Amino acid sequence: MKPKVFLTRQLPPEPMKRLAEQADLTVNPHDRYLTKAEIIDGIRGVDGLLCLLTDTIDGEIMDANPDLKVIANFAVGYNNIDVAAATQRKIPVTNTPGVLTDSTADMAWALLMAAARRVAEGDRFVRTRQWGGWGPLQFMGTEVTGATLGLIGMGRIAQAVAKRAAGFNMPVIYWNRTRLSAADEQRLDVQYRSFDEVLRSSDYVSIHVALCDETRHLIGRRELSLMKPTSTIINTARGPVIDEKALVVALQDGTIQSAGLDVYENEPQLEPELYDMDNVVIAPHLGSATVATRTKMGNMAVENCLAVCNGNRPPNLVNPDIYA
Ligand code: 8YV
Repeated sequence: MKPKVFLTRQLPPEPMKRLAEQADLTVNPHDRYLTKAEIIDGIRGVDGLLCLLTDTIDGEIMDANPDLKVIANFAVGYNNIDVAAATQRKIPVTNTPGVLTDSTADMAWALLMAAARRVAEGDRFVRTRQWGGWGPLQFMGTEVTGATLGLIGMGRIAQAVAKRAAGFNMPVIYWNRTRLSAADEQRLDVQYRSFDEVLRSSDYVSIHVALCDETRHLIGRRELSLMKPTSTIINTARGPVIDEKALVVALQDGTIQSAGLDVYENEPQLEPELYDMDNVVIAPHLGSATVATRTKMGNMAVENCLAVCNGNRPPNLVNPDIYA
């Protein structure tokens, strides 16, 4: 008998096909997020739940199906799942680490370059037929080559961002809860600084921490005020790491120069001012959005989900305590 799986949103074709072949599958029929009530309805009687970052999975949802065997997230982050509640109920939670590292690092660079060189602003200018010809003072941006890149967090994605900085001759400084080994610092050519010092000394600050209680609003008014008035902040991590209201003020009053954002405090809503600010590049949470990456993420999530449903330990377990 095939395991029963509930999937909260269509996946790319390859993982979708695998899942449909190997599971008795029910898929959210809508092209939108499900409500909590719909998720509760969906998981009744299934073995596995394959869900997305946009699905908040709490203890109440888990209790709707006492036989739920696994919660497989289609994301590396899992701040949408109450992992403690899952562990308490002995439900394995899985994620998709590693496969989206490069695409997310690329996106951080896309935002950095776009903000520095005013690419989106220029695009709007040309499209709206305002361009009257080349001008020596037109859309002057900020130099990228040789500027200092500051990384907040130093996990897989930050390290991939750091490697790319070599091509731009950029010194890279970082802060992380735990410092890298001297060998890793040398290999990546990065230098450790205090949190405040990274903010003070960088021309570009890129955020790469997971969202948890300690990192919510890690960057607020005080932190933004430490940054250079010519600096740019990039966020491809999680929106709530930056106090978005404080960011709007800092961008309006010249505390910092610009921002490149892929994530927001209350997605898909943004602080209203952001929509109209020319010194902000805004993307709709695209970090992992390449065909190759989303296919790998889907395959990994399917593998994790089916492994548990078929009685095996999943390759990417977030809460190993449950097997202790
Ligand atoms: C996805 C992400 O775009 O994996 C993550 O944690 O933020 C991104 O890869 C999205 O979360 C897909 O569910």
